[in-house]
Amino acid sequence: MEKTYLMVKPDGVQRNLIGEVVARFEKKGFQLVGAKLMNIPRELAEEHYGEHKERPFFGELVDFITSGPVFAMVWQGENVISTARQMMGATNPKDAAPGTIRGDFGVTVGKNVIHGSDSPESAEREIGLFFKQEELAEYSKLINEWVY
Ligand code: DAT
Ligand code: MG
Repeated sequence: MEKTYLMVKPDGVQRNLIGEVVARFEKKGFQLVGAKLMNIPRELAEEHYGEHKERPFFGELVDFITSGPVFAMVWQGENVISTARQMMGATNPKDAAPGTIRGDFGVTVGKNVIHGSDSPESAEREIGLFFKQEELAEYSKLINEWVY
């Protein structure tokens, strides 16, 4: 089953949005297989956002993501990578549709509440950066019979 890496960013943690975000993915029908509250070491943040290292906002982005704890998660489900991106909304909350996480809770692009992997390759890479294999719980849920 497909897996993705999702993370409530430091603004979302400070604004008490962990439960709200988790609830949305649970209610959708996706399955949580790993989660932890953590401070991201600067080196890990730079690696995670490596694709943006030449962008003018890179320093600010790394400062922000290391400014407080994040809630790191792995979620599983059919098409979870692209569906989670849709549930997150556009990168800039000013363009994110109401009903999406960024549309409902964000205002500026710098503090947009949530990160989500954007492709199967990035999901695999990011899950590997943040979680050890033994931190992921492989389990079946009876409710999946009513989702699939
Ligand atoms: P996403 O988080 O939707 O995958 P991204 O990978 O393009 O977006 O950028 C990573 C993060 O960097 C994004 O969530 C917020 C920040 N960011 C993106 N574009 C920015 C910009 N023009 N100015 C400041 N921060 C930006
Ligand atoms: Mg991205």
